[in-house]
Order: sequence, then C-alpha cells, then structure tokens
Amino acid sequence: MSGQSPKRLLTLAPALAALMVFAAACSAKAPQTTLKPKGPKAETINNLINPIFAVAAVVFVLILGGALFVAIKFRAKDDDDFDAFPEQVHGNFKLEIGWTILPAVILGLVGMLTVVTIFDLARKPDPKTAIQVEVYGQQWWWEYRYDVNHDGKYDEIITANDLVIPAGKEISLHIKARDVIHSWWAPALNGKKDAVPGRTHPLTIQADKPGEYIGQCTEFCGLSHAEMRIKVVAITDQEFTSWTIEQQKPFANPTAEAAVRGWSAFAGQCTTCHRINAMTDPGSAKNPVDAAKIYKYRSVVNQVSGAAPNLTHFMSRDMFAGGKFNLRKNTPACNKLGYDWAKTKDGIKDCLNRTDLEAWLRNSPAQKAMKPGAVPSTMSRGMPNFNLTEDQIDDLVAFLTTLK
Ligand code: HEC
Ligand SMILES: [Cu+2]
Repeated sequence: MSGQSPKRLLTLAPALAALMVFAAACSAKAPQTTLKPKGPKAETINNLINPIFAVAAVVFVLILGGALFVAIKFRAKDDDDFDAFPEQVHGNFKLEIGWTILPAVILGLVGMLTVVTIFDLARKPDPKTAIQVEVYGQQWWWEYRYDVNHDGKYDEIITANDLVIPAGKEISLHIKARDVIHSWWAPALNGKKDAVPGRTHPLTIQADKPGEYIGQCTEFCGLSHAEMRIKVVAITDQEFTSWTIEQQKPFANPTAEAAVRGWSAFAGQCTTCHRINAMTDPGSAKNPVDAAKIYKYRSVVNQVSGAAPNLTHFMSRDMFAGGKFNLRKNTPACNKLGYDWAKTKDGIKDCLNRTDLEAWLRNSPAQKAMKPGAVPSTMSRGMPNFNLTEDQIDDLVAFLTTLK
C-alpha cells in the first residue's frame, strides 16, 4: 500500500466498515438464530424467509449490477459535451409495461406466500389435548403457569425462568404481561409475540427434539430488560409427565435445624411476595394441619403480591432471577443431570451455584437493576435488599435447597 495516498484509504473506509458489520453477524455458535429452526413453526417461518431472500437477492444483484454497469459504461468522458442531454428513452412502451408488471408479479408472489404462512402460524392446536401454558411477563422475569387438567385455570403449576415442555408436542402459549409491554421470543421455536397488559396473545411452539432453546425479552421493558432471558427446556414425554407430578407436590416441612431456621426467616420476611404452595409457618407445623386441605387452598400464611417467583420447587430450575444466573452450575457434569439435578444424590452439594444465590440474598438490587436503596412498595419492581446477616443467608439457603 506504500505510495498510496491517505485519500485512497479513506474511500475504502465505508467498504471496511460494511465488512466489519457483516463479520460481526457471523458466528458458529448462535443459539438465538432464527435461521436454524428446531421446530415446525420456526420451520414454517424459515420456509418463507428462504425463497423471499432468494428473490430479494436476485433483485438486489440485478438492480445494483445494472446501476453500476450503466454508471461505468456511460460515464462522461473528458471530450464529451457536458451540456448535451443524454438520449431519452421515455415512452418506451414495452420497457415501461415490463418494469411495472414484473415487480407486481414478484410482490404478488411474496404477498401470497406471506399470507399463507400467517394463516398457517395462526392455526391453534386443539385446546383439549395441547399443553396449555400462560406466559406472564413481569419486571424482569417470565412466569409460566400450566393448566395441567385443562379446566381453563392456569393454577396447577406456577414456575419461573425455565419453560419446561415435552418435545414433539404442540404447546399452546397464552402470553400476557403484568404492567409493561414485553415480548416473548425463542427464535428456534417460533416468531416473537408481544406481551401486552390487559391482552392475551396466543403463540404455538413445538420443539422437535429434547434440548434447550434460548431466547430473551425483545421489547424494552425497563432497567433490567437485557437481563430478562428465556430458556425453553424440552424433555421427553415421559420425563414431562413425571415433571408435572413432581411440580404439583406441595411444600414439605424441612427437618434439618438450619433449614427450619431458614423456614422461619422465610415465613417472616419473604412471604409478602413469594409463594410456596401450601407452606405454613414453622409454628403451625407443631400443630399439624390436614395437608390435603392446605393443598386444596394452596397457601395458608402466604399473602401473595403475584409479583415474585413462586418458589415451591425452586431447586428444579436451571436458572434464577430472570435467567441471569445459573442455579445449577454450568459445568458439563452438572448440565448432564438435567432438569432434576437437585434430586440426584450429590446434586445440591456438587451442582448448586451457591455463590450467586448467596450474592442474590445478600443484596439483590446490586445483582440486577432495581434502584439501589429503593424501599419496596406495591409499585416497586425487583427484589429489595434485606440487609440479612451471613448466618441468616446460610439458613435461608439451607431452606431453599429443600424446595426440590
Ligand atoms: C418485595 C417483594 C419481595 C420480597 C419481600 C422478597 N423477594 Fe425474592 N424476589 C422478588 C422478585 C420480584 C424476584 C424476581 C427478581 C428478578 O428476577 O428480577 C425475586 C427473586 C427471588 C429469588 C430467585 C427466584 C427465581 O426463580 O428467579 C429467590 C431465591 C428469592 N427471591 C428469595 C427471597 C428470599 C429468601 C426472600 C426473603 C428474605 C425474598 N426473596 C423476599 C421479590 C421479593
Ligand atoms: Cu421484558
């Protein structure tokens, strides 16, 4: 390049910038790409993207190639008469009809394919057989409520962060939001759908194979929007059936000393927001109540704001705090244990991400954006800092690890 003027380099700058942007979009490992569908709905979308992209690419090359060709071939030469008009082609009937009809045909085709796809995607699965899940956008995490017995009420299982589904089955999602607009998108499984307060938006997803499908909230929803992640965990049909049974089991009183102390602390400080199905406070454990009856009424001491994750089976999750932190350590050995990692013999001992869980209890606003020092009210979002002591944190962790 020596001897080239800096001006020459400058003219290359836009091309280099474009190349950089292009390169930044390349990745071998891109779990959030929409171009690698992992289920029939995403496949349908991909089948629309590909032909339209091909048509667009041909149009792009022809038009820009033509423009470049004309610009180079017919550019003014030094001895040209600069005042003369170029040859006028206005009124060329064949050409004008041609370039009106061809785009109309192309757009008509694109429109037809699009409409067919939209109707295809809007087809809802049979409500009596498809798994029904209400997706509830909160600041800043997703709640998932399952209508297991198809009675129209989404109250059998309430969980957060990980959406557990059986592979190979259609899942009917009913997307809602508590107070602001979010958008739910797991690109490998279907397109995105806004979650709007006061409305219910349907979306059907299906994963071909067991696995994890990553996504995130795609509508700016406040301070922690970027930390509002989505993880769909697809398991086999059989695993899913046992998962639903486990998830519907009510709270079981812990017995170990530290866990009982943590239980007490939890009943005192945490139940204004968090719900644990059928949890009584430790005092009433000495005075046993009919567990079946409690289960029926779901919770006894819990006053519930509905604005915090249900923790009944907290240890069955992979992630916590809107998917920002791993609850199960992200190591190959721990990941291999799958969704019921905590139930395996040394699951809690070897695979609990104690560091981040303790840090969360120590000062959650510092871990995820809520205005630091904000005093919780009915309007506050996120979990406040309770200034717990290290002993209290140990007890609470001991208690939380019993919620399998
Ligand atoms: C003022 C309401 C409120 C109170 C009280 C509260 N939390 Fe939370 N907690 C939240 C909210 C909201 C989240 C979700 C935050 C997020 O993901 O951004 C949360 C998340 C959590 C999580 C992670 C759950 C998950 O699945 O993501 C744990 C564990 C937790 N809280 C434990 C506790 C404990 C223990 C206490 C009592 C010391 C407590 N919380 C008190 C509101 C509260
Ligand atoms: Cu959001």
